[in-house]
Amino acid sequence: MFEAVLGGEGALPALVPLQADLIQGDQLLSSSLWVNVALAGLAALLFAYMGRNVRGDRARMIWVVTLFIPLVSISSYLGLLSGVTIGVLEMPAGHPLDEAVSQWGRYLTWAFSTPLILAALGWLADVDRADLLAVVAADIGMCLTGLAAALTTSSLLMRWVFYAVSCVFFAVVLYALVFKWPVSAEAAGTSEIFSTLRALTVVLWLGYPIVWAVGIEGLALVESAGLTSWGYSALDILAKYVFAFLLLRWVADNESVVESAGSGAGTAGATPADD
Ligand code: RET
Repeated sequence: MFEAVLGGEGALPALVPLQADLIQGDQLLSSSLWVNVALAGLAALLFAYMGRNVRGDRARMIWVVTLFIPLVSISSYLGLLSGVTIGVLEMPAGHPLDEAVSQWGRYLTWAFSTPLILAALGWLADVDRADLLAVVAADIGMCLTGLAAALTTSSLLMRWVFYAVSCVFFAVVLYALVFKWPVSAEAAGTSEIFSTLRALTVVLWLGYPIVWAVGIEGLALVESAGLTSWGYSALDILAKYVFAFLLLRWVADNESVVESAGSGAGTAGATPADD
């Protein structure tokens, strides 16, 4: 249904913004976006409520970032729904499709939302500041090179080169989450909740490059813009709202553990209060 947007062959611009009414006309696509606007709105209200009694400095920092996760999400999804950050792109020679709908705004706004997730995890585990900075920098690199992969229309090879570079940045993030941060979390006395959130994060985040690779912008094994979008939207629901909910619930119930972790006292062996 999107071929008409590009018009006839010839001097086409590489990226044509998608009109909001075309998005609304594709039920699968628009439902994948509206569901997230609604859930992000509910999550923001819920998180504001859940953190109302949190007083400690570190616990409040974690609360603020968890609150901003759905707030960034609302802006991101409204950008897509309005047609501002979504477009039809002419695909380079060799790509299975002539043109594809790109939700490039997703990759851009991930550069804001994913550092919030990592900051929350890093503070929970009480990781070294330089370590956190390095991981957040790698994460932003991952999102921006992912954006470049999506927007490259001149060469199929270059799309996949950007994809590969993005995967290398992603590997840095995964390495920290799987091997380094658990050690800090152990010393901070937060290892139980940290391992739950880490497992959720690692498994779900791996889903994003898979959706990119099999979706319309990659190998186009899935040729539907709506299905590809649902892939990201479903991952977002779990990786953002469910993740932030579990984290905030634990922080609200175990504020003293979070605060003593920040004091550098090291509370290894401390038993966090039961949920
Ligand atoms: C891309 C494509 C290029 C290769 C890789 C990717 C990874 C994306 C990830 C996104 C996570 C997003 C989250 C958003 C929450 O708001 C850019 C898809 C490795 C891991 C958690």
